[in-house]
Amino acid sequence: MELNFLHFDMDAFFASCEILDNPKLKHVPMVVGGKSKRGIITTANYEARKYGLHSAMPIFKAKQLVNDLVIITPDMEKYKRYSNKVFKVLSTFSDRIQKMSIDEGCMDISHIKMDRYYLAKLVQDNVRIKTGLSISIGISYNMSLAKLASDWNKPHGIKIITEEDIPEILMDLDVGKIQGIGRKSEAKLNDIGIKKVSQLYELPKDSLKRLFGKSGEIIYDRIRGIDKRDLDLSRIRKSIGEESTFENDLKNYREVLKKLKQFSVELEKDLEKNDIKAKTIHLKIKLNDFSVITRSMTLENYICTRDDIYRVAKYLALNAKIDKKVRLLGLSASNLSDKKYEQLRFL
Ligand code: TTP
Ligand code: MG
Repeated sequence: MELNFLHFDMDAFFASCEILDNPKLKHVPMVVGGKSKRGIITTANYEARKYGLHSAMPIFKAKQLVNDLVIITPDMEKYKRYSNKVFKVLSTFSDRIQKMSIDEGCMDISHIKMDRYYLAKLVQDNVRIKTGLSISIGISYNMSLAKLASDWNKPHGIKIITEEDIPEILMDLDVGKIQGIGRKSEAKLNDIGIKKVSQLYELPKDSLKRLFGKSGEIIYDRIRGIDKRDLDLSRIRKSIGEESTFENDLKNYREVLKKLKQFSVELEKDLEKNDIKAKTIHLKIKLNDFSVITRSMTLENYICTRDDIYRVAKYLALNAKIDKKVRLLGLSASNLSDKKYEQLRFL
């Protein structure tokens, strides 16, 4: 099979953007994250990684590990700007790029008849010269193997996985490295003594289906290097929303509703900016004992105004049993429609 998928992932992305703006930050342990007592690390530079600091670690814990840690408040606008720059450079190589996240994507390179290693190097050098940022690249004959490859030699890595490398290359991996096996599934497998992919090969398809339902089949294929997906180039966002962990827990319904009212305004703005409407509203509440309540409601018609959104949010909140202080609130919309497309139907 042809090696036509190139997956890229930027190295220590938020931290690397900050270092570009202030090169001194490269040589001291530094993390990007919230400074509040509940702040967590979004990412750490390589100096800080030496001390074991990593994404999602609470800042207070990081400070215990590194006394003179430099903490930078995230600046999403900046990271979006740099991300756009990188994607622009990449788009000179292919107009078929699926964006997976702010710092990661997969590109169709079937039209480029060039040695794969040489091409990866060319792409990597171009990004570095034109943006100052470092990316890691994986090339393979399907999307999930290309992604796995991009993570292989980080940072500034290049890895090519061919058909001949399968299954040997996968054997020794922890099962969590396989796309489609999330944290929960990994724990489930570890519980029954399965840690490595080589052990997972022993399980027949039916057992995997029994364990994981439909995704059992996907896992069965993935560990055999099978992935028939093609790039998804539709730019339709699946959901849009607001979420916040509060400095001080919300104490009662009145405070919750006040927040939801603010979120409804933000959501209205976001929907308006993207020229879309939504049919489903989701509410997420994390209580101060860390239990999570989620509620959602799908409506007959699309909505987009703050009043309509708030009305649904309020209904969902009042029907959720909030019997403790609230630590986090999230309000999001899905089932999104394109307003322009909606209008076409009425022409
Ligand atoms: P990642 O690509 O997972 O991490 P990274 O780019 O910092 O490091 P690596 O070189 O290992 O790829 O995520 C991209 C950015 O997304 C990261 O710079 C910060 C942000 N992020 C969070 O905000 N929270 C998280 O839990 C993670 C994992 C990332
Ligand atoms: Mg990255």
